[in-house]
Amino acid sequence: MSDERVPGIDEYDSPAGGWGALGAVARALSGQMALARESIALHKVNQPEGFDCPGCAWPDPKETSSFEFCENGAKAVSWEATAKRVRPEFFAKNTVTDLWKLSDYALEGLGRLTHPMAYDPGTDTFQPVAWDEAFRRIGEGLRALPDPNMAEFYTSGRASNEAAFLYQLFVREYGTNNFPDCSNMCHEATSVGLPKSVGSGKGTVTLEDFDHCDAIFCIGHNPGTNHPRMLSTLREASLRNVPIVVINPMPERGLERFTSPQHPVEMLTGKSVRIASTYYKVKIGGDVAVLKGMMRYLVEEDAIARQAGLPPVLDHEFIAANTLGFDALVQDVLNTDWADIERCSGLTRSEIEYAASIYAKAKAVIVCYGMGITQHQHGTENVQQIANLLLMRGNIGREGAGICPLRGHSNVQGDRTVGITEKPNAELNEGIRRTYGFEPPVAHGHDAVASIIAIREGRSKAMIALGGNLAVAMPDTEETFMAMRKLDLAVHIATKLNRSHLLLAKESIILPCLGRTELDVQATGPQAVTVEDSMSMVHASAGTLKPASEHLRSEPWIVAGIAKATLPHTRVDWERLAGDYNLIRDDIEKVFPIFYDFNQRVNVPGGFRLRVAASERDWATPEKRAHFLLARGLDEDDRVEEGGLMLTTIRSHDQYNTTIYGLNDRYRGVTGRRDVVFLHASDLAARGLKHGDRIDILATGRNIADGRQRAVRGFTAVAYDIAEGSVAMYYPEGNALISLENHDSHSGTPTYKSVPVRVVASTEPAPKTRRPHTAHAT
Ligand SMILES: Nc1nc2c(c(=O)[nH]1)N[C@H]1C(S)=C(S)[C@@H](COP(=O)(O)OP(=O)(O)OC[C@H]3O[C@@H](n4cnc5c(=O)[nH]c(N)nc54)[C@H](O)[C@@H]3O)O[C@H]1N2
Ligand SMILES: Nc1nc2c(c(=O)[nH]1)N[C@H]1C(S)=C(S)[C@@H](COP(=O)(O)OP(=O)(O)OC[C@H]3O[C@@H](n4cnc5c(=O)[nH]c(N)nc54)[C@H](O)[C@@H]3O)O[C@H]1N2
Ligand SMILES: [Mo]
Repeated sequence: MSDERVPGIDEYDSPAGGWGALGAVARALSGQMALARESIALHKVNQPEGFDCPGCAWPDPKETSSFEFCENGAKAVSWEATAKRVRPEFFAKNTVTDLWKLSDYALEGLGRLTHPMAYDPGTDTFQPVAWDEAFRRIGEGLRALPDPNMAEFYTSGRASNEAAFLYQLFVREYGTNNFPDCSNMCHEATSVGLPKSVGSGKGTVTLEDFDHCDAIFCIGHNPGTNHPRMLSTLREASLRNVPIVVINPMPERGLERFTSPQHPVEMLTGKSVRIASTYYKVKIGGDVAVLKGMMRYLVEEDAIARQAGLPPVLDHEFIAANTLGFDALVQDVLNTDWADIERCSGLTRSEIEYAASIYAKAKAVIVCYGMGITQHQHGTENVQQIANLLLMRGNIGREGAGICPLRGHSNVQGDRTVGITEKPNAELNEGIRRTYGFEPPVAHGHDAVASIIAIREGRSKAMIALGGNLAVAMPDTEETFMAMRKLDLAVHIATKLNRSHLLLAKESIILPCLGRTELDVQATGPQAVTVEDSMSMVHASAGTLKPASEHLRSEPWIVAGIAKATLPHTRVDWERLAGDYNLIRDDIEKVFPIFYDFNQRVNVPGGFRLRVAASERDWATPEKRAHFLLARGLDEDDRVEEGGLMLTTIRSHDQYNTTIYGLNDRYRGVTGRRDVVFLHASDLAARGLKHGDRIDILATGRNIADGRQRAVRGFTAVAYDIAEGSVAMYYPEGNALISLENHDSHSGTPTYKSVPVRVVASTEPAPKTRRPHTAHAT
């Protein structure tokens, strides 16, 4: 970093965790919570009798009796359990036009929603509406559509299994499979790519496997911020001398060193544990090149070893007995030139060979990955190359080995399991027929991108959202906002106000719901819901806090209310189900036999694991074999133009997706601002720019192919130790650069992590005061 001081930009020397994390929690709590609520809340997180942390989908250790400290978990809980409220009196005094001018940070910062609200065009304000009346209007709006396929039903991954199951049931009885969901923006490349490789679309490891592995690869994820409890697992592995190889364009502190707040000696002595044993700063989008390079090395070393009569490097027995397509893969990697691998990855041949040698030496290997792998034009192929690498040495379906996609939202995996999918399979449809006796729609519906395009083109006229902030999470901010304003009906089930709610339709309704932390009492008494974590563990979650307002209702109750008001001849007893969640679980079991004995099995602390066939080497592909699958080249249709750079969008330490908790990104040395772009010093110099300069980021290539110039202007350049040729900025500020049409062709995942751009000195005059956070001006 250069010597010149840029406001809000410093170096952060401390390890991840440690006192910095404790201090951040104290600040988060004092900002949000009434003391009584806070002290009750934090002790109930991830406890057998408490609620599941809404922060992330990393599993809990078996012995859940000790409270596992997690800075960002504490932020997520305190953000929901806040003492702040946004009441009808506030809405009456503030027009939507005025609310729109607030930043995303400020909007959610207003606090918890307290009443159902409906937009009144006469006053340009949201006004309170009775639950019955809200349901009546929604039912009327949905029934008025000439075709059920003109409505979109979004799900964000915080919804419980029970809420999501009722929701998909309602939508299917209504008659459509239009299920855009946050998974479409997240791990869809995993859900689409892995079943073709190994027959299962979920991770194959359990938490215990980490105790038995001999090497860990962390590719494209940032656990220090997004899965902080994973650092305890990585720390234990490091203390066992397990090599941890990181492949990431940015130096992420949580992957470098960690001081565990659980360990008083570490805290008091200021010692930290190193996490990565080897850290390779790959170029953005260079993962296929790295993986192919590693596989090439393994194939060549295997040939050498066999010729010399030494033990083989590859597990030929496993390959012969379990897989198809190996010879084609060998040809593909041998045909890939080292010069191309080095150019595309930004790493040297010897670096990649070293990584491969660590892989080859380890008996059992786990590969973990996140959005750095999935959110690309080649996201699905990236995932499949990881599977190839693991299959080569039989590293799937045995102790200490496997593939570990780090899921996003705390129940995004569970929502999929209980039927939130735009592509229902025959088993799901049959389950619905068998259980409810109606014919579900079988034609595939819209995913997230398709839903916005349908709305943009006027083919869809209603949007119901079970949580989330879809319009801000999606690419192409301007186009997406414009589309949402064309709707006839927009309904948001939410805990806090966000920008998506302010994109007005002819009829706009906000329905406030209980959060995970809150007590949910129905006809038969207090209820628990269930969630599924990244490792397919299903367990119960019961809120304990007094609800933020007496007018809040649970998500299952709200979905049942909408269903009753929409479907006059329904085959489902909505009231009974919403009154006793045990009955919803009985129905889940009827539709999905994998949930056998659901209520009994979830009643034990820690819950149970849903079977993942690939974990048992049961390959659920049509051929009953795992497949080695090929990726097209290295970066053929994913290049930057001459003089261009590749941009990725990332999460700061103080955000939860579109929820901005604060304006700091402590581990990256950023304080009080988000309007920054991280670049390598040599890339700045090559453009005549320097650290601290105001710059514009201009989309190029495929993101302007429709003739629209997409740009983000007036940001500040930060010289950073990022891979050369690579640029990073925060999400959602960067979303305006990506066109809706740009996504992985197999999975539809938007290319949030590979955006070809040009960076130039800003043409925008400097504002008098630095803007704290981009307010959307569209
Ligand atoms: N506190 C907190 N927790 C969260 C979330 C949150 O926003 N805040 N979000 C939740 C959700 S929905 C999700 S999906 C997960 C997200 O968890 P992550 O996947 O960890 O999220 P990201 O910040 O998007 O970025 C991932 C990492 O990918 C790297 N990267 C970027 N491009 C590339 C590339 O081309 N190749 C490689 N190898 N690496 C690359 C970035 O440098 C970054 O370190 O976290 C969940 N948990
Ligand atoms: N550029 C870029 N864009 C991205 C990504 C990226 O890496 N880069 N990541 C993508 C990913 S991985 C994801 S998952 C999506 C996230 O997309 P979403 O899941 O749609 O977004 P969130 O920001 O998690 O949603 C926040 C809102 O959820 C509501 N909420 C919170 N808790 C609850 C609850 O318990 N119940 C209900 N009903 N509502 C609740 C609140 O009103 C809050 O405002 O964004 C995607 N967008
Ligand atoms: Mo996600």
